[in-house]
Amino acid sequence: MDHEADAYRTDLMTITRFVLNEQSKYPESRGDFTILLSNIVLGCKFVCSAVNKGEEQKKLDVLSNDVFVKALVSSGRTSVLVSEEDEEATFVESSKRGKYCVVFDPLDGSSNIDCGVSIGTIFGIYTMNHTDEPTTEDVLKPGNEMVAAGYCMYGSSCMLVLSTGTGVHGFTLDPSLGEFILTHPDIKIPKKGNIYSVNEGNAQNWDGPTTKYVENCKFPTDGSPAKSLRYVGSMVADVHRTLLYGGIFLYPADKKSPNGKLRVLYEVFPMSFLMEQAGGQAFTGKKRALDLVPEKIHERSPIFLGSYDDVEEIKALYAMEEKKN
Ligand code: FDP
Repeated sequence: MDHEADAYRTDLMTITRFVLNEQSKYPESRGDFTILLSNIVLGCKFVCSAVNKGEEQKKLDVLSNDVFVKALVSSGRTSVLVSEEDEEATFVESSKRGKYCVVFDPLDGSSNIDCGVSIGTIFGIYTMNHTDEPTTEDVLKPGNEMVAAGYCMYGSSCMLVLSTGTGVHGFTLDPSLGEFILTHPDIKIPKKGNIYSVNEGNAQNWDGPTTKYVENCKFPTDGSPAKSLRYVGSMVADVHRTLLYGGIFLYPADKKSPNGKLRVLYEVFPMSFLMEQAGGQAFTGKKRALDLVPEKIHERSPIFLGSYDDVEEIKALYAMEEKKN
């Protein structure tokens, strides 16, 4: 009998236990983050169950947002919330305020709901660094100031991937326990991958470096094999595969959408944070993605993220283009 494997299966590292362990490294920590996270986890469990029941898209979008907003406000640990579903930021009333700000997309990839493809929730967390009245300035901060980020993927299993700045860890929901259990500790993205992931239907409107990069993926000139193309069209699913298998995910700018499609605060930043924590990179076509300073809460940015070496290649192409101009 494999006693070691058995010990692992019986010593259940729930997400709460994991975060409590991490927080205990900081003597000043008073458990606020653990409380906040347990409310995010509650929202994820709710969405997971609603997705499994086959709720229709419109209903699910609204329901998921309501559940997350209510859970986050009632945690008593937040001051500002930005949700993809709400045009304006939510400012928590003073009696319920706490030191965190949460930016999130409650149900990303929702055009995939009605055909049963994996979708997800994405979130990023900032801390307030003052006790004055909260404003949008509290979330219009670069991604490198996030203290945690993660996503939950509702697919063949329900998996929550989290980083609090000390690596990336994956937890799978055990439906019989109703708990997320650590199943993928310390995820590292392969240094180079053999998959590229992009909506090639937009190719006629791409700029030179993106066009060249994708051409190199298909017709490499350095003797390496051509890359495979995989594109779900649901960011959480595409990024999750990229994180585990390596390769690159691109949502570039194009002539029609000069800032790309994906939103800085609750798509680009959390996924870039996770990629860097896993040993990969995230680039906007101009700079490190986490160094962007958003000016609006729903701002968009082009994004190239994934394996370190693959992102290096696209960076080199943009650097060459810049030299020409
Ligand atoms: P969706 O429109 O289905 O909500 O930002 C939303 C998103 O999905 C991402 O999840 C996904 O990566 C991207 O849009 C897909 O966009 P395209 O359909 O333009 O490829």
